Amino acid sequence: MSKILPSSVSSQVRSVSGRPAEASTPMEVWQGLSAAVVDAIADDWYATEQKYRAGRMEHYFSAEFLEGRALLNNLTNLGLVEEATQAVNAFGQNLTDVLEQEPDAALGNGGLGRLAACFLDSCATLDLPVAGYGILYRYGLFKQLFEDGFQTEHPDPWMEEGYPFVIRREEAQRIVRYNDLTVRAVPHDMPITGYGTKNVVTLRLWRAEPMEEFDYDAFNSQRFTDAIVDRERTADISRVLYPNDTTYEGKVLRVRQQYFFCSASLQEIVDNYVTHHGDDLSGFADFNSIQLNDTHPVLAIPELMRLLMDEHHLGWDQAWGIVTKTFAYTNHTVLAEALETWEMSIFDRLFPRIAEIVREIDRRFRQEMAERGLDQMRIDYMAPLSGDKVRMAWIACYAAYSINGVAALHTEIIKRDTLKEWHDVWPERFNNKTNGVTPRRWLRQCNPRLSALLDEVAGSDAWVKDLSLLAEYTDAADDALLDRLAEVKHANKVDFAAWVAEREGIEINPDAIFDVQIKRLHEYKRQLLNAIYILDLYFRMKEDPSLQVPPRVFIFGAKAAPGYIRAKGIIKLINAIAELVNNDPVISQTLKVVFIHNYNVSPAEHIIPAADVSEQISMAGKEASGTSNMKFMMNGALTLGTLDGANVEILDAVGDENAYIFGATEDELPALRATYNPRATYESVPSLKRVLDAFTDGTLDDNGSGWFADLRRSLLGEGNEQADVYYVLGDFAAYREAKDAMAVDYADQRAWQRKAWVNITRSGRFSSDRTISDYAKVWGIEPQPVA
Ligand code: 26M
Repeated sequence: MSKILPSSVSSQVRSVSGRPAEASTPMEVWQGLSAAVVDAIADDWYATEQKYRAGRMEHYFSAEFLEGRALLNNLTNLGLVEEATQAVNAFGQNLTDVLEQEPDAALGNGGLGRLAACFLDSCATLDLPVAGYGILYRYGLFKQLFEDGFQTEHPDPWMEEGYPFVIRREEAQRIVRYNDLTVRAVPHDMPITGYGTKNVVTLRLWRAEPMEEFDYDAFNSQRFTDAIVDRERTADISRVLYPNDTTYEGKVLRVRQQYFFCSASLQEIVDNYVTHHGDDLSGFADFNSIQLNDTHPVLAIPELMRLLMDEHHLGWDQAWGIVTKTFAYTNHTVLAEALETWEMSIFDRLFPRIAEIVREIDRRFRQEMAERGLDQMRIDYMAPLSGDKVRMAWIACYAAYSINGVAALHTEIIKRDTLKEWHDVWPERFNNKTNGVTPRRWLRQCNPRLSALLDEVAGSDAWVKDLSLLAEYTDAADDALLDRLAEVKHANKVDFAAWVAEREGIEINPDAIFDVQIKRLHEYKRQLLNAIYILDLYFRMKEDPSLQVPPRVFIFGAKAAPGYIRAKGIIKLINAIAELVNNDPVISQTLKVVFIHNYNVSPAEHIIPAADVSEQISMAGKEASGTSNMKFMMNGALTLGTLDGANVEILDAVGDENAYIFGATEDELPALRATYNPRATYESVPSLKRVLDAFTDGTLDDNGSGWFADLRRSLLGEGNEQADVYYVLGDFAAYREAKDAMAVDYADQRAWQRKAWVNITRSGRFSSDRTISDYAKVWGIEPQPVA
């Protein structure tokens, strides 16, 4: 593998800063060191690109790639951490400070975007011929601040100061045409390195730019403002990541974004095919497959039809034959409000040819289903067009050769409910691909202490590329090893406490239980259930000062979609509870509540290695998978959760005695709900009334917003609104029991460490390497190591 030399680092730093390396700022050192890393991989990256483009490839289309920071990840993968440390030390700086200069590439909302990033890491590590395609957003996910406990949103211009890991490829630009606007799509490539391999995968992010630097005609004819406005309309397309992670909004700019990256990416893929195999496109699907990460890139389906028919002169049937061998579709949610449906009038206005193709897909679909003997009601339900609406998921299901859910339970639910009608017609298209996370970033890199221990136990670092190897050592947990594990966790907790003190200004006790819930804020994820538990515990301690409560720190991290007022109310509520608890001179000796602001990938890298307890407590059936639960497991935290998403499989892997599972199950819920009365639960479950009343009786202050009263109403109901849709009060008693029991169990540290060790060593199934190996079979690709 190529190595960077200390001299090369200092000269890169000098060319960034125009000063001696010794006199450069940490930011300039970050820039220079990053440039040196790109230099070190350039030849291998090029070789990988050449090799992949000549053979069969998978193309991963995603509106989001939540990469986080790149430098340490690359140094880790390339085995250059030690060398970089020395190089930086040689001119009087330290690597940790330098690494902290790097902005997060937050080009995603949450799980779906981070999954795409973990997948590319695995593809690189497994030498698989894959490329990622997305959008180079100028502004990533908004930055979150708290003002009086309220979330405020601020822009995140993440690459304004320069970003060495994206390389502009001027020569590979394409033109994307809308009815009212023609733009240039300029690719910006990010190298994705693998662990211990020369292969480097490309993440190609498109940026929208005006056709000409200036519209001289417009200037010359005194239409100066028109010229500027048009430039801005173009730049708008890749300006900002939409911050909704569930609720769909039919925004014209969003559909422009989707078409933009689909069209540019497909043009490139088709051109590449022609370069290597000539202009007879009939073999296209033999060399190319495209994975659609949710419905966001589904416009690629009619767009490939357009390219094959209009630019390459194939007939409909031949084009459709290719399209239906090219696309595979991943579903990430069963929430109805997330399903994308666009108004046909938008398609007519932006791209009439695509609209025409969609109408023809609809016509042929109806005909085909009638021939199969489906009744008219079912055909109307499944057809791509319904009145003025285009249903993107239905187009995906019709065209895709493979349709998958993201955890075993989720796949069963989509087969049974969400996509039932499609499963009835094409059961063979459906399959499960349980999500995974990369053990490089989420263990090797973020938890060096535990990594060193695992190297020792396993006798090498082979587990980093094959996490299932750890299963062999489940029984190796003697007292000496468990002591070491305890030391690792404790040291991580001490580090984390220092990080929290510095970042949030809150002192926490490293001997307390660190109980963590980090994920987007959504009612179905039930951060509110966690908050209610904390407030109840506070009252229990107030009521009986002699109550023995193990010290705990409750840690949250979550962004709410800016328009999701109820989610913002929950953030404000948790911050108000934190105020109450942390400022109580007695209670704060035992309990602390910390809401980490601006939760993102790099904070997660500090939080997860220090966690004792991982909360994934969604109402059963709603969380498709969850992926932070897997990261926690790898780092020795125990799951406190419902039987939902991937928790089901985590429980399977570790056994009942090594996880804390509670609450109504997905198959129990319909019967429970039928007779569920949240008001009666509020009256009858001990202390629940006391907690909910505290929302509005002056115990907690919502600064006059009325948001806490709204939260209380959401649980108890009023008027026509359905009460407690996510069964928060229904599951409260079971949750309290499980969480109390867990805190008691923690006191037996030896037993706890044993459970943590089982979690770590049984986490192999949740490596994204396993997930990607499963996808690779669907994709029909094999490892292609570069020599
Ligand atoms: C849609 C329309 C407009 C703007 C944004 C969106 C949108 C963006 C992201 C909708 C959904 C988005 O993500 C959903 C998501 O993250 N789902 C999660 O996917 C994870 C990976 O499969 C799962 O682990 C989580 O359970 C699931 O909630």
